[in-house]
Amino acid sequence: MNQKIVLAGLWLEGDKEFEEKFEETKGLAEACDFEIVQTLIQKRRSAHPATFFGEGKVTELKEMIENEKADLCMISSSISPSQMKTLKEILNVNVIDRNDCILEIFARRAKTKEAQLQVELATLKHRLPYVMHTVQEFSRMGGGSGMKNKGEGEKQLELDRRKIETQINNTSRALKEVKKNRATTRRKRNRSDLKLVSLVGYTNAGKSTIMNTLLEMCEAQKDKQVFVKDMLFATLDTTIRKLSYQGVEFLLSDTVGFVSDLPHELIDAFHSTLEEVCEADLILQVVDEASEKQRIHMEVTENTLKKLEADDKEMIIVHNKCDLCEFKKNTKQHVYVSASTKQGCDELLAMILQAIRKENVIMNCLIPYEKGHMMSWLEKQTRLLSVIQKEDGYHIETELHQSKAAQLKEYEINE
Ligand SMILES: Nc1nc2c(ncn2[C@@H]2O[C@H](COP(=O)(O)OP(=O)(O)OP(=O)(O)O)[C@@H](O)[C@H]2O)c(=O)[nH]1
Ligand SMILES: [Mg+2]
Repeated sequence: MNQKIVLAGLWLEGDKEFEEKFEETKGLAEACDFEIVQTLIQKRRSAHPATFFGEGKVTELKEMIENEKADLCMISSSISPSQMKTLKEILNVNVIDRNDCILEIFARRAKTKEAQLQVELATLKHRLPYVMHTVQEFSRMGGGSGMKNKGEGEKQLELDRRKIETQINNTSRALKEVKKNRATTRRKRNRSDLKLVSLVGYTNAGKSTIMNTLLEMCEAQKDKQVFVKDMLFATLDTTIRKLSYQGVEFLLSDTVGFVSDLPHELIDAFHSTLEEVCEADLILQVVDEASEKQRIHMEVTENTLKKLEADDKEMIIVHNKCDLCEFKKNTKQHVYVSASTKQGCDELLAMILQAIRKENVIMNCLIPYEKGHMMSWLEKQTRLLSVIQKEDGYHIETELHQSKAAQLKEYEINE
């Protein structure tokens, strides 16, 4: 059975985005399978240092929790370890904040070893300050009463703290190992020399759906579809697929979605997953055109790209879900599509091809038969447009990256 929660938020003076963020937190709670039975909002100039909400509101919250028989109280922003501890004691139920909720979603969704380790590391790092806070509090109390021996509780907490620190070290080490393997795969890919196109954007914008639609439209193995669902953080891992469209091969990657105020432990932990984005030759920023929060979502995406130092890459903005609103006129950097109905996706593919081929050149060459080995090089490294066998050798027309043109110069002919 789903856990019943009361969702409580503190609307600080001057916070213009509170309502939108509060709505988003509802989505996060749902992604965690929580049933929101009541909500409570307090407007204040600043948070109460001890109880986060003012005294009267805490009493109201407690009554609400009792009346609704809620299992849990969720705070729509992040609160300090001491505030959380105090609230738990007063409210008599477990209290979680927005960061706890996001970590919980990630923990439930993580499928691959790497994602599981990343979430584990983030959760451990997130828990540490809470244990540390309690340790400090115990020390203060112990010191005040002049006790020589540490109390049992304090010893236990110290043990907990050390245990978490050891776990953090172990998990970091295991993660490094997995990362190393992935770096090897990446190097292999670099050798294959295919362009990498990366889908990025706010969670639930439709990145995975676009990936699947493009897979369908291109020559790709049919069993390579990725997971799509109307929930936040449906995707946690990076998936890379090889696509071929009009004879041009490229790689397309789909990755974890962004969200505002992602706990910093998670950003650190997921940095390695997102490193693929840093390697991209072209970024497709997917935005949900039908969402009113589009502007904020794009800001979050752009800030995250900045943090990853991937904000200077060539980018196409893909306005998705236009079937729910309107298809505007495409421009050089903006394309309007519906991944569900496929409308506009031909144009998107054309724009991708144009972007990844713009450094390519077309050459006509004559490869004499005794230089037959060049043909296998051409097949692997270039896109052969035509091959005609004549008396003097292979007459070919091929498209290749300009950096490779020098190697064919001696065979070039004017046809
Ligand atoms: N109407 C409509 N719905 C869409 C379209 N594209 C995606 N969706 C729906 O939007 C929801 C989210 O799609 P996903 O592809 O999982 O989104 P995502 O960006 O990969 O999300 P995360 O993996 O959670 O970051 C799903 O319910 C999709 O069916 C579209 O063009 N039109
Ligand atoms: Mg996805």
